[in-house]
Amino acid sequence: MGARQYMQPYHVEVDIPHEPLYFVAINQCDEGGAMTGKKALIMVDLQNDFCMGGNLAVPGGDEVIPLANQLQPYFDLIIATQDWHPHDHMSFAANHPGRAVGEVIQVEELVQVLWPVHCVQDTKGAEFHPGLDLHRVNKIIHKGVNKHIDSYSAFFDNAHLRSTGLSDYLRDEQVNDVYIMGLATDYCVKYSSLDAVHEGFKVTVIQDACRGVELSQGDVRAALAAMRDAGVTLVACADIFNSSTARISKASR
Ligand code: VGL
Ligand code: ZN
Repeated sequence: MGARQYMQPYHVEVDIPHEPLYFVAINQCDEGGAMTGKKALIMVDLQNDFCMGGNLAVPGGDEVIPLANQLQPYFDLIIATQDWHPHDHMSFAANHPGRAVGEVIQVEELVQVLWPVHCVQDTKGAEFHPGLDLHRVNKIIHKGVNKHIDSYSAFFDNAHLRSTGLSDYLRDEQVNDVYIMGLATDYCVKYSSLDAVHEGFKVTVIQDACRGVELSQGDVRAALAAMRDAGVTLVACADIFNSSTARISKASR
């Protein structure tokens, strides 16, 4: 072991000319050397209202903030989504007299869970968690901005009528692989992942960097099963941190 370490050409990395080009090329190849395009990390709804003390606090929500920060260097492109509702949004129980939080109503063809008032545009609750590192973020996607319809997915509203523009953005940036983490596993992470598959991306959900609402017991487990059945790969943070291509990409930052 000692001998092997001694033999390791640790100086190789600094000797490479045109370092960024070399790293990009390696990072955009799979194990077999085939071109894969860029990898994007989508950090879903890492906002105050979904964290401890927030209006729609997801159990353990805060725990994924440091993970989001540690994951970022392993990706070519970083997207952050923000649930961004007007105060009169239809998903708030308070906007349906006589209805309570957690009740489920039918709005036209869609089932709608009624939530506490959360992530109201330009309020503290809608801001990103103060611990989240934002300096590498390439694009912020706002969703749920239309008061008449909810939008769990980072790509489309719940009726699939309006796109947020995220698919076009990712395609323009030559992204093939989308990695998703954040809040909440059983809502925004789930629907973002399913839409990403539908949009033709290779989708990986970083399971231990997500937390769920678990309105009913088993919701998180069912959400993960639905994602897997749709073709989503489930991994852990350690898989990313241990991947050789990622380590190379990290070294370039
Ligand atoms: C979410 C419920 C309501 C989420 C957003 O980010 O998962 N959940 N709005
Ligand atoms: Zn919402």
